[in-house]
This record gives sequence, C-alpha cells and structure tokens, in this order.
Amino acid sequence: MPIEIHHLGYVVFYIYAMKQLLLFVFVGASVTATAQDKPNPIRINQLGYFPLAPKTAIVIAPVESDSFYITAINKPDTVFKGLLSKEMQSANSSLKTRVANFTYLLNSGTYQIHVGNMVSYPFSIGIDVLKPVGIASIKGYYFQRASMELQPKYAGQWARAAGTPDKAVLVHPSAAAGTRTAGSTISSPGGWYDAGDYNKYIVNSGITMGTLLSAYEDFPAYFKTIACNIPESNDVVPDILNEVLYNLRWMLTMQDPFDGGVYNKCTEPSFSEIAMPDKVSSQRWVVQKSTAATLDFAAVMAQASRILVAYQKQFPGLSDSCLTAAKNAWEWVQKNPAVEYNQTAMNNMLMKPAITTGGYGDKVFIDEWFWAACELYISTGNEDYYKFISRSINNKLTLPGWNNVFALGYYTLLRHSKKLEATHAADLANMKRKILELADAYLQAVQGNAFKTVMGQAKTDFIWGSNAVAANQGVLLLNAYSINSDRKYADAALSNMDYILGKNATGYCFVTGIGSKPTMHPHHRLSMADDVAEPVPGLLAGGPNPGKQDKCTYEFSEPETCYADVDCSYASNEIAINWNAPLVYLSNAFNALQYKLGYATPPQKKK
Ligand code: G3I
Ligand code: 9MR
Repeated sequence: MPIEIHHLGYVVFYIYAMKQLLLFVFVGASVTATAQDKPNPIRINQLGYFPLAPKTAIVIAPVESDSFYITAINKPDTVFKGLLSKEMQSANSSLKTRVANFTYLLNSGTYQIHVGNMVSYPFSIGIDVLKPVGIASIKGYYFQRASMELQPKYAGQWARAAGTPDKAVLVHPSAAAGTRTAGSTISSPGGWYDAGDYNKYIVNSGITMGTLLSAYEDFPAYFKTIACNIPESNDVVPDILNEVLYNLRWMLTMQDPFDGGVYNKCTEPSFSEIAMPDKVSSQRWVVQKSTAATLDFAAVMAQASRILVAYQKQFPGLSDSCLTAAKNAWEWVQKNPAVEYNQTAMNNMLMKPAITTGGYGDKVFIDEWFWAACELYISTGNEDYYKFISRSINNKLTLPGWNNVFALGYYTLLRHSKKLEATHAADLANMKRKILELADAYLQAVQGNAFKTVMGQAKTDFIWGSNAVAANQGVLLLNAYSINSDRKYADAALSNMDYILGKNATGYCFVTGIGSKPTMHPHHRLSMADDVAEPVPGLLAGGPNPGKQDKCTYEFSEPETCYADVDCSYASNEIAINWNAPLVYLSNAFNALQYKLGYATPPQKKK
C-alpha cells in the first residue's frame, strides 16, 4: 500500500540521517572535512541527465550492497531502485566498478543515489539539463579575452583590468620580411589568451575557431537563442559568433600584408610570472610564419567568410576581408608548402630573444592543406581547391587535435554535402563510411568500459588535454549521428558528456563552476592571481595524463586517474581554448538536439 511505502521511506531516511549524525559526532569534524574533499565514490554526471536518455552511475568497488535506490532530494521516498551490475575491472587503472542503471527513472527532478551507506551528490533529471554548461563554456572565452577590461556586469567577481594591450608588438628576427624589419612594431590587440598562459597562438586558434564555427554552422537556429551576457549580447548577432569575432579580428592582425604569410604566435619570450595581465609587462613579439599557421588561418577565414555573409549589415566588408585574407594565405603556402615552426632550431640559430613559450610546432601539414582546401572549396565553389581535397581525402580518419585538423575538413564537406552530391558523390560516400566506421569502433568500446563511456577505449586516450579527446570523440559521434540519425551514436556521445561532468575515474567534474566536485585549482594565471576563491567558470581542465610532464605531486598515477587538481599541474589541470571548443560543441549540440533525439518531450505550450 502506498502509505506503507511512504513510511518505509521515512524509516530508511531516518536510519540514514542518524548514521550521518553519528559519523559526524564520533569521527570528528576535521576528519569529516577531509573526507568531504575526496570525490564521492558514486560517480555521476554531476549536472544531470535528460528524462528519456540513457542514465548510469558508476560505483567504485568494493561496495557493501548489491543494490541501489534513488530518492528525490530532501524527500525520504524511494523513487527508483535497482541492482548493481557485477564488478568490472577497468582497463585503464586498478579500479573496479559496478554500474547503477537508472535509465527508466523518467521524471524530472533533483535526486540522490544511495548505495549502502553512501549517498551521491545531487543531480537533476530534466529538459535543458546541459544548458548551464553549454552557456558557461561559451562564456569561458569571454573570460580569456586579451587587451580589454572585463566589467563586473559581465564578469561578476572575475572582473579585471585590461592587460597585454598588444598595440606595440615587436617583429622577431625570425618574422622579418619586407618593410617589417626585425624590431619594427605592429599592432596585434585582442584575441583570447590561449590557456593558463597569456600568449596567443595561431595554430591553436585554428582548431578552436574551426570547431566553434562548425558548432554554429551545424545548429544556427539554436545558437540564435543562446545569450551569454557578454558586452555584445544586445546586438542581433548570436553570442557564439560575437565571441568568435573577438578572436577573428585578432587573427587578421597576424597576417603579414606584405606576403600573406601568418605569424605563428604573439608571445612573451618566456612564460610570465603568475600575475594578473595588467601586472605583466613583458615585451611581446610576433614570431616566424609557418605553413601550419598560415593554412589554419586560411581555413578559419574561409569558413568565417561564408558565415558572415548573413551579417554584412552589422559588419560591412568583414566577410569579404576574411575571404581575401584566406586567399592571400593560400597564395603564401603555394610558395612555402612546408615551413615548420621549429622553436628549438630557431633558438639554436641564436635569434634574440630566445622564445620558450608554447611551440605548437606541427611538422605534418597534409591535414592542414586538406582542411584549408575544404573550407575554401565550400566557400567559393572553385574546383581548383578540390584538387587539394582529392590529394588526401582517402587518408586515414583520426580524431582531431591541435596538430591534426583532417577531420575538420570531413565535417565541413559533410555539412555541405549537397555541394558534393552531383560532382563528387563517390568521395562523399567514402567519407561517410569512414566516419561511421570510426564511430562504430567507439561504440563497441562502451560495453567493455568500466565507466560505460567511449572515453578510455584505449590507454592512449589519456594524453595532455585528454578531456578534449573525450569531447572530440563526442563531436565525431554526433557527426556520425547526422549521417543516418541513428540514436546509438548520440547515446555514445552522451556517455562522454557524462564522463566530463563527473562519471569518471577521478570523480571530478572537469568544467569549472559546474557540479558538486568541480576542478577548483586549474593552472590558469587568471584564476591563480585574482584573489577570488572560485576559478574562472566555464573552463575545461586538461584531465588525466600519466605523462606528468609538470613534475607535480599526483596522488594517483594510472592513465585514467593521473589527475591533480592543483595549480602546479599544467600537464593535467591547465585549461585551453582548443579543449573548451569541443565542449561548446558537444554540450550545445545536446541542448539543440534534445527533442529530435527523443531525450525529452517538448513542454506543452500554454494556450
Ligand atoms: O607527437 C607525440 C606522439 O607521437 C606520441 O605518441 C605521444 C605520446 O604521448 O606524444 C606526442 O607528443 C605530445 C604532443 O603534445 C602532441 O600531442 C607530447 O607528448 C606532449 O607533451 C605535447 O603536449 C602539448 C603541450 O603543450 C606541451 O608542448 C599539448 O598537446 C598542448 O596542448 C600544450 O599546449 C600548451 C601550449 O604549449 C602553451 N599554452 C598552454 C597549452 C596547454 O597546456
Ligand atoms: O604556464 C605554462 C603553461 O601555460 C604551459 O602549458 C606549460 C608547458 O609549456 O608551461 C607553463 O609554464 C611553466 C614553465 O614551463 C616552467 N616553469 C613554470 C611555469 C609555470 O609556472
């Protein structure tokens, strides 16, 4: 009888509450505080789940119980109960796990999972559940803006003074050409700080901008509804584009008008001290042009030019300028098809000053050639570019990263597949097949994964910036979904969203400002130097990386656990614009697709 179940719930809750109280009284406050710092052993998506989507939590074994139950927050009644799966050994650490599947808890609300004496962090089930991370991850870029003051009405407690104006950047000897002699001055203001440092790198801007622009191109109607409270929010331009434009305008300053080549970066000679940007006074330089930087630039400008056609009124001439910039960059690489940015070699030539900031020194250019050709082809329709596409379209498809943008070309050709259907149908079919093949391989890995995520399908997923691997796997899977509308691909992508938001071997939600146990101490100068306890929000931490290149102290060393939420740890806990971008894509794609995917039922409109 319902009334009995009700009472039983109270009894269970009473026992639980008493246990918690006794624990507190006997174990003592200080121990409790330390215990609170440890991630909860029930690993969940700390933000929440869509009502009609798959839902699992992972319990770190051993556990005292074979079953779990779920209560609504602050209510004693059990609303769902189930059995834990049998124990699984993780392939990426010594952890053993058990799965709590609560897919059939369909009602919206805020809940907690109970396993024996353990209680999970609260989480939501509901429509729009990923919206907070979708918006925050875009806003994260606003917080990275160089050369301008961040005002309290937009930045809240993270308001800060303008720094690194970059109005008088010096031309490094490696970059001298034409009238821009070594030591002459150029203006290169704006753009986003790359990461925890204050430098601005074209190669890393390439994949970042490509991914953000692709998010917009894939879901334009949705992004028109998303406002992030940035200074431009009141204009008619979607905020994701407003934000992208801040970096785009900087990128344009990085092209040498003399020959169309693009400088690798605008940088301090060496990483600055940990201080707010207005307190850092190092001279900044533009350094050597390179093929990778120039091709990435060409791709971004070509893609932006076609998107900006719709905003000619707001930004007169900008779309055309972008296309011209792309073509000029393309001209430069014809004459300079393989110029590497090799920082060590440059420094060995005794060019002064020596430059020791991030290299982003890509040596393989075939993927950049491919991506730039794809963007130029789609924006212009000029078949000349297709020759460069043909050259490598049958290469192996691999997950994108800052030094591998091949897949970005695929995504663009796929998105504009109508343009290929008539003349390049065989290529289109091949490309689709290869995307589905890679997606299928990811899918197959989920069953055997102890956290029921695609992430971790191989130990090699855990590299510097591994969380972007998780996010980019998700983006690839959503591209697979766009080919045949098979929901299994989206479900697999969602498993990595869960991973990023806490259903992982570390127990952290890797997005600052989101969830109950988020990253709190990223290697991020803006967060470290600002006297605010909470880190700047909306930023994705690098994630587990057993490389430990930073030589910090880590509590765990295995591939999936090697993460330290300490600001020393730039190899596992920095943030970076190229890692945030696939998070923007993934989280917002789910917001955009939730009804189409059947993850939620649209609210009935009141008449
Ligand atoms: O290329 C090899 C590959 O062949 C090998 O299999 C693999 C095994 O780990 O390593 C690969 O090299 C790695 C390289 O990234 C390419 O992915 C290096 O080990 C790894 O140390 C290197 O890390 C990069 C790091 O800078 C150090 O250079 C990160 O990808 C990159 O995201 C990071 O970027 C920094 C910028 O330089 C400066 N600003 C902050 C930013 C984020 O930390
Ligand atoms: O802060 C730098 C970070 O952005 C880079 O990713 C990292 C690796 O290149 O380097 C960090 O700077 C460290 C430098 O390499 C060594 N001295 C300590 C610096 C951090 O304070």
